[in-house]
Amino acid sequence: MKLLEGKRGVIFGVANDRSIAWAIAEALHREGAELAFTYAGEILEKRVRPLAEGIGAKIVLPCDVTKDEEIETIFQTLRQEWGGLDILIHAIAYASKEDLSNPYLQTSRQGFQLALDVSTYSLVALTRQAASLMEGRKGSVLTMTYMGAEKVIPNYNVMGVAKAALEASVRYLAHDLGPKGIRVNAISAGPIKTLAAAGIAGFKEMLHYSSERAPLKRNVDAEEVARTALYLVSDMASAVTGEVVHVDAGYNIMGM
Ligand code: NAD
Ligand code: 0WE
Repeated sequence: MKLLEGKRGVIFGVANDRSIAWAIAEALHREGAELAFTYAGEILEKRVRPLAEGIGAKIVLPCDVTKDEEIETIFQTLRQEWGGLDILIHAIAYASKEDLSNPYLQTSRQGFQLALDVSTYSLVALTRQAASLMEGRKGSVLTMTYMGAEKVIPNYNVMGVAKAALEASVRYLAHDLGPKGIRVNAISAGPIKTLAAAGIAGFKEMLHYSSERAPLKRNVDAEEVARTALYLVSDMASAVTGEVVHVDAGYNIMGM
C-alpha cells in the first residue's frame, strides 16, 4: 500500500525540473498522491505545465502569492474540483538581487517588505485557505527554510530574516491548527543548485565549503529533501508538528 493513496496535495514553487518543489511532487506522486500545481507567471507556465501534466495533474494554475485574488482562485478551484485537500507544499522565496549582495544594513523598507511578503506572509495566507479545505482530514502543511534563519550566512541577509519569521510562523500555525488535526512543519535544506541558487555569486564555493564541513562530508540533493518531505506529510509523522527538520548532511550541528 502506497503512503499517500487517496490523498490530494497542492504544490507551490515549481519553476523547473531542478526545483525542490518538483522533487517533492515526484516523491508524493510516486506514493499515490493526486497533485495540483501553481506557477508564478506566464514564462514559468511553459516549464511547469508539461512537468505537471507528465504526472497526470489536471489542475495547473497561475499564482503570484503577493496577489490575494490569485490565491483565492486557486483554493476556490480546489474546492470545486476536489471538495477537500490533504497536503500543502510551500517552496517559495524571493528577495531583490541587491538585497542579497549589499550589507543587510542597507535593506530598504520596500526590499524588506517584498522579501517577507513573498517568502513569509505567503505561508500564512496559503495555510489559512488550505486549512478551510482540510476540515476533518488530518491535513499537513510543509514549507522550506534555510540555516540562514538561525546563523549569519554572508549575503543571505533579508532572506535570513524572512526565514526566521517563516520558522516562527510554522510554530504559531502549528499551534492554531493542531486542534483541527492539521500539522505544520518545515525542512531546513542544505544548499542545492536550483534556479534560486543559480543567481547567487559564489554559490559553487559555498557548496564546496559545506561539503567539507558537514559530518557526512557531502552535500544533499533535492531527492533527499523530497524523501523527508514525504515522511513529514505522511502518516509516518502523525505526531510531528511545529518542527524544523534539518536535511543538510549534518552541517548545522557543527561549532568548529
Ligand atoms: P526554485 O527557484 O526552483 O524555487 C523558488 C520558487 O519560488 C520558484 O518556483 C518561483 O517561481 C517561486 N516564487 C518566487 N516569487 C514568487 C511569487 N511572488 N509568487 C509565487 N511563487 C514565487 O528554487 P528552490 O531552491 O527549489 O527554492 C524552493 C524553496 O527552497 C525556497 O523557499 C528556498 O528558500 C528553499 N531552500 C532552498 C535551498 C537551496 O539551496 N536551493 C536551501 C534551503 C531552502
Ligand atoms: O533561499 C535561498 C535562495 C532564495 C532566493 C534566491 C534568489 C536569487 C535571484 C531568493 N531571492 C532571490 N532573488 C533573486 O533575484 N537559498 C537557501 C539559496 C541560497 O541563497 C543564498 C545562499 C543560499 C544557500 C544567498 C546568499 C548566500 C547563500
